[in-house]
Amino acid sequence: MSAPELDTLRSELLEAIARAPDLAKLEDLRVGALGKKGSVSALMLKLSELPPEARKDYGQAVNALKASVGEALEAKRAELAKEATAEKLASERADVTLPVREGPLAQGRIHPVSQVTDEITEIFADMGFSIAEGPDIETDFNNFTALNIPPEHPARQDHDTFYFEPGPDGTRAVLRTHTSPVQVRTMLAEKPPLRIIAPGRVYRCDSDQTHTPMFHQVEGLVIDEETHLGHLKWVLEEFCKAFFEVKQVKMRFRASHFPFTEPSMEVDIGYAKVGDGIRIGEGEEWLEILGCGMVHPNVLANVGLDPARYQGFAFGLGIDRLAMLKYGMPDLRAFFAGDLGWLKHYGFPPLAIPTLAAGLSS
Ligand code: 2NM
Repeated sequence: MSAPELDTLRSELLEAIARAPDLAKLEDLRVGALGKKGSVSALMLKLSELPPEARKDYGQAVNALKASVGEALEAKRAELAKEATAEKLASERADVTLPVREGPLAQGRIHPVSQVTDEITEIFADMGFSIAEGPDIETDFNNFTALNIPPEHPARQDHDTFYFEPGPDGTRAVLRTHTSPVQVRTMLAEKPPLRIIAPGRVYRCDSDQTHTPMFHQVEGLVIDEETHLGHLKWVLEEFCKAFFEVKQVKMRFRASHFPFTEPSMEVDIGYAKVGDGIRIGEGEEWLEILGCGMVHPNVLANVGLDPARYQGFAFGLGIDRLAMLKYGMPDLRAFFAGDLGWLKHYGFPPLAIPTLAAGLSS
């Protein structure tokens, strides 16, 4: 191949390299020119066909061609690699000033019943109460008999009980109508002094605007040798102030009757109507929020405690009603409808954990 022909090949190759659109095409060109069977490598093989005196010039010319093609390839490779990096960076650009995408923690909501249960347990835990739990399906003894409600007692009708089919021994299991059987279990299992609350689901066969067949209660129990009504009053006052997050609360203890306490009382708190809402703790209106009393000596005897040595108080309140009151939720039945729109509106962020230190609901 003559010198002009080498020049033509050089300009063809350099032009093709200059036009290479990407790294893959450039590699094809490299193989086609400098590879083992490439056009430039083939020229070197021709060396042996030349007369010895021509070999030196030819060899130098081919080497110069090889060098300039190699340089052009390397320069183009660097250029294309830089472009490719710039393109990748542009396509992967992230705006770090955008807000963090919301995950389940931001979207999920805690049901008001769960939140208010946590608020209530936090308050009593702070006063030194332990949390006790028991099964939803209870024995007739734990739910009724031990609580001074023997068979044929009229209070059994009041409770609208869900009964199971009788077992081999003739007794019927029940869906607990209150959480008091948890107190019974605790008194049977542990020695006083006792200071517990029992939050949980309870069941009554009753369903209308203000009653659902399943609802939630917290009951409390304190048993010791000198526990008296003054202690009960203090505990409930402290509870009401903490729960409604007010400095003072007006309370009224009305004589009432429960089979499991003597004396028994119902407790009202004072409130005032303000516009569409209410303000708890002051005002001329009364709202019943819980029942309480001194544990009946028969109950103590039924669980093996000596009524001459031990006495104590108990109380019970409805969580659902307290939640409606505190957070202004008008419709009880919406609590159990599984409506995501309702939960988005009335639910609580999962990290809004109630603590007394931080303010229960702040
Ligand atoms: C209430 C009202 C009054 C109560 C009594 C007991 C027990 F087990 F100690 F006898 N537990 N809970 C009680 C007393 C519950 O709810 C309105």
